[in-house]
Amino acid sequence: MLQQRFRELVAMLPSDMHISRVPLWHKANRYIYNLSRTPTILDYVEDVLGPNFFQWGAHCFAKFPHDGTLVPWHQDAYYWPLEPKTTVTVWLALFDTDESNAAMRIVRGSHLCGPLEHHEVDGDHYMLTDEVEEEAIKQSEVVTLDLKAGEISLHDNRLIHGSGPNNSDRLRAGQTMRFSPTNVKADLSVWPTFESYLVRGVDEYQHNPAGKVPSRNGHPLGPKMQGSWEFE
Ligand SMILES: O=C(O)CCC(=O)C(=O)O
Repeated sequence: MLQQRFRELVAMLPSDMHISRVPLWHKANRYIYNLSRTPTILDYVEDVLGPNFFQWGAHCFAKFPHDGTLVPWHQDAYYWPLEPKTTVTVWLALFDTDESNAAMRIVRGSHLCGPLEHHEVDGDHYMLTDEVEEEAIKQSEVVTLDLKAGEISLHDNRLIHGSGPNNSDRLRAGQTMRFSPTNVKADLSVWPTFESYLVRGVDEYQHNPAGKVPSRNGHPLGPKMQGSWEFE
């Protein structure tokens, strides 16, 4: 089911658009919106963030066999104009994922390092634009997150993570869902179209505009969404 749905999302996009470049699916696609409300997943998120939190992101990171794409080592928080920096990402494996098909790798303990310098990377195969300096990657602390289809990992927005190219014949894809506690505020001067979707509890702060729940299974590239996703 997860895999069938993934293929449907891919088929919906223009053929020259890699799905890894298309964030914010929860805003346009009811299936992804509902998937992000799976109670078991939210229970894990609540354990980390507390009772009141919203979703603001959903991005699928896919690597087709031998497509050469990679995700540079980075801290998510570097990319997002959100304060405080307390976003948690759920990464749901849509296919079995391990070292041979370019599973995500993390640097254990790096979420405690604080904000790190990033530099720009150059090349179409990079799925993100900036990378942390090489010295920040303690090789002895690198862990590969092997997951079976349907399993999840959670990562803090300061954790250094990334993934290499998929040199296997097996597809690899993870659906992410990004959640923040309700005290997190987006800087709308930097990201004017940011929207929050309350998932659990109450939004006692009302810091961010609320998004509209999608009524159909569309994709985020329609005219209304354009320009709204440069930060995810
Ligand atoms: O799937 C990957 O390799 C990277 C995912 C990622 O960067 C993220 O979830 O923030």
